[in-house]
Amino acid sequence: MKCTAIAPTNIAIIKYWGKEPEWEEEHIPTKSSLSFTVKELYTKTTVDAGEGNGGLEFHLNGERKEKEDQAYEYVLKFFERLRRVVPEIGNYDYRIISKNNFPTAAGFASSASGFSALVKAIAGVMKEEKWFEEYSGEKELSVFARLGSGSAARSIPCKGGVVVWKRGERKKNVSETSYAESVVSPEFLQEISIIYVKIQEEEKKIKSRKGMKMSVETNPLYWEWVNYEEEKLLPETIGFLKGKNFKGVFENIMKASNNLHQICMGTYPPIIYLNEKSREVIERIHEFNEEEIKAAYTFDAGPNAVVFTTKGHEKKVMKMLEKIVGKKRLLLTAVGEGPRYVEEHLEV
Ligand code: 2P0
Repeated sequence: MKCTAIAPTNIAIIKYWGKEPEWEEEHIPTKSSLSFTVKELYTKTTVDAGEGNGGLEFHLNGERKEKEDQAYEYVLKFFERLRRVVPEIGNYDYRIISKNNFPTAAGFASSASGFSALVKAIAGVMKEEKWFEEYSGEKELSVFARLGSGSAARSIPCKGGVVVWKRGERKKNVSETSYAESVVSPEFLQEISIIYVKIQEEEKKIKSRKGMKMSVETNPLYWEWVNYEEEKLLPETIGFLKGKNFKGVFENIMKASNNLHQICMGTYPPIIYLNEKSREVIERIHEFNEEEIKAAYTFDAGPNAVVFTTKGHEKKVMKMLEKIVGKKRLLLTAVGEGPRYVEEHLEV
């Protein structure tokens, strides 16, 4: 049985950075997060499943991954966690072929599109099986993707657009209630341009998984940040998006990015993801916004920037970024839809 899915990456505008120490294994976040589904950056994954007992063969970007590779270990761990929720998953052997159309682990969220494409493709393979029925809803698939990588939960909703991943209800079954859903459709945000600014190609020094754990454990202001964003910044940003108050949205995006990097800086030892070029992007955008807020930047666990603006200002912003990194390092895209199935399978 074979199935192929394409899933987009997402860029967080209100960040996820830390798991609840009690539920670390299930990737339960300390706070909710918010993201844009990205139109042109995606992972395509073919899952081929046959009767077996959990065997795994994994190919990523044309390379067979072996047991000692971290990517293989991540996928293997994901299957272990998934089997705890869905034991039937263990009754097959899997061959997974996966391809990103962008660089892996360079600050662009490859694990988000990677695990969401994998979960969608598994769901496609299993859809005829009676036992799978109770798991086939979007909520359930978002929970499954989360078990692979937290941010992958946000690349599951089919509608895409703006997606919120909820921290989950602590008093109920927290794992079942920490999933993502669309809150604003991509059509509603057609005016928004998203520009990926490739500042550095090398893999990041401290992986997110390790970095966020260090922040939870050592930053004395960590929980204050969590409460502030959960109570104020996130609900306010959703309100601004629904009202197309882009000035408000952009301002909050920049604040949320700055907050994340402040949390990283206050970690011990400090985690410094931004470099000189990153800081140049920040400064140029604030200069550009002097009279009125027309653009925003955000940075994840690396120096690469993602810049947002509206169609009317796109050309000027592109020119400005070109001067910093050169034309070839810019990728212009937009808010897009969620994952989908395709007929054409990937071959080894
Ligand atoms: C985010 N990042 O919200 C934040 C902002 C990086 C900075 O989600 O351990 O790969 O697999 O749950 O999802 C990157 O962390 O971490 C991330 P795991 P993940 O997009």
